[in-house]
Parts: sequence; structure tokens; C-alpha cells
Amino acid sequence: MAPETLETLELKATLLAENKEEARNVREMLADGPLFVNVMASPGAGKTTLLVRTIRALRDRFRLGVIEADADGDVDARTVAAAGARALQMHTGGSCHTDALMAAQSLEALGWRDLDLIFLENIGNLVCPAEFDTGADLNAVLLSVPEGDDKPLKYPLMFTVADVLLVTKCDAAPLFDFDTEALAQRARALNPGLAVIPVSAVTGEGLDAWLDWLCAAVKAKRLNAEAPAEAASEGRIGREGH
Ligand SMILES: Nc1nc2c(ncn2[C@@H]2O[C@H](COP(=O)(O)OP(=O)(O)O)[C@@H](O)[C@H]2O)c(=O)[nH]1
Ligand SMILES: [Mg+2]
Repeated sequence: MAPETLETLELKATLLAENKEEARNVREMLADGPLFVNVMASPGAGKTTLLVRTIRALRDRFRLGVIEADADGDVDARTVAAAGARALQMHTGGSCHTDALMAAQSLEALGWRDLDLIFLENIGNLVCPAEFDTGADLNAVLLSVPEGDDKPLKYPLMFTVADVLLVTKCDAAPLFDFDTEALAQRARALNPGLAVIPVSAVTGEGLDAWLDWLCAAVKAKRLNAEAPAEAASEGRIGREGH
């Protein structure tokens, strides 16, 4: 009798390659459309709070949309809608991240065509969302002061795929042993040139710097859509992701 065989099928590489293809489709779809920003962080890092402050500051200037990805509930979608953004609650069906297909479906359901700036509040954790390119133009990663300045050493991919690192709850710094400079150095060792902006939704510190960064990104994407060659020479917006 032939010996029994046991084979292992590794699907991760295929899954990620398929996701990458779908992410490319999302970027192509939005090439002349709104800036799409993927917001990633741990649960409780302050994603929704920062989005509310951002929406209030920019709602008269831009048409804003937010996709809220959660395992369940619609509390954040209600919050951002009340702040003045068009909101869509997306349930990931238990998945710990948003992939590019979920992003594409959510963008359609939200109605992206008449918007200028769309945020995806991704599922809260520092691992899985970093693995899956959503097709966003930019990745904004939040790390709150109470989480500690060592996180780039533990979750390097998240800090590698970031385009901007927002150090949230910086008003709480006196209560914690947190070294912003050490955090920045650890993150930049993975991702040289990463923008690091300490912010506080309580005191308002750093919000102008964040809003300036965001408005410059909206402008750069528009330039890119209108005159790709010139935009490229000025610094192209958008990422080929992960
Ligand atoms: N002290 C302080 N608390 C904050 C700040 N931003 C958010 N929080 C609080 O942190 C908690 C979680 O915030 P939330 O925005 O829901 O986090 P999310 O789960 O990442 O969306 C809430 O109690 C917020 O009021 C901040 O800048 N400073
Ligand atoms: Mg939230």
C-alpha cells in the first residue's frame, strides 16, 4: 500500500498577491478622484476622535467621507456622521483587517465620486491591517502615548507602511514614561523620512500640522491628476503600498 502523504498548501503569498492586484484597481479607480487615507492604530488610540476634529476643521473646505470598519456595531459611523462627514459602517464579518476588495465595495457603497477626501478607519490592531494594502493613497498610523514608545520594535510592518505617524494623546505625556524622540528614531529606522506629528485632541496641539499635511496631500493628488509629469517632479502622491 502506498504510504499516506500529507501536503501543506501555503496561501498567504497568493492571498496577498491577489489583494495587491485589487489594491491597484482601487488606486486606478480613484486616480482622478478623492484622496483616500487609510487610518490604522490599536483600539482606543484615538482614531475616531482625531477624525471628528479633522472633519470639523475641514468640512467647509472639502466634501468628506468616512468608511468605518468594525467587527460589529455602528457607534463610530454615527459619531463621524454627526460631525459632518458622509459615513458608511462596514462590517468585516470577523476579519481583523480591511482588504482591498472590502475597500472597493465600501467606496462604492459610500459613493466616492462626489467626495474630495475619504478616510477609512481600519480595524483596530497593529498587525493585520499593515499586511493588507487597501488601495489607499496614504496610510496614517496613530500611536497613543499610553501604548508606549517601543511599538515600532514589536510591530515593525505597521511603521514601515506608514506615510505619517501621529502620536496621539500627547497631553498625557507627563503621566507616562514616553519618549517621542526615541519613538521617532525607531520608526525612522524602518521608514526613513516618515513624518511624525504629536497631536492632542484635548489641547489641540499638533492639529494644525496634521491638517496642513492632509491639505498638502489633497492638493498633490489633484496636481497629479491634472498634470502627472509635473506632479512627479514635485513629489508624487500615493503609494504602491505594502
Ligand atoms: N487624553 C486624551 N484622550 C483622548 C485623545 N484622543 C482620544 N482620547 C480618548 O481615548 C478614547 C478612545 O478614543 P477613540 O477616538 O474612540 O479611539 P479609537 O478606538 O482609536 O477610535 C476616548 O475616551 C477618547 O476620548 C487625546 O488626544 N487625549
Ligand atoms: Mg474608533
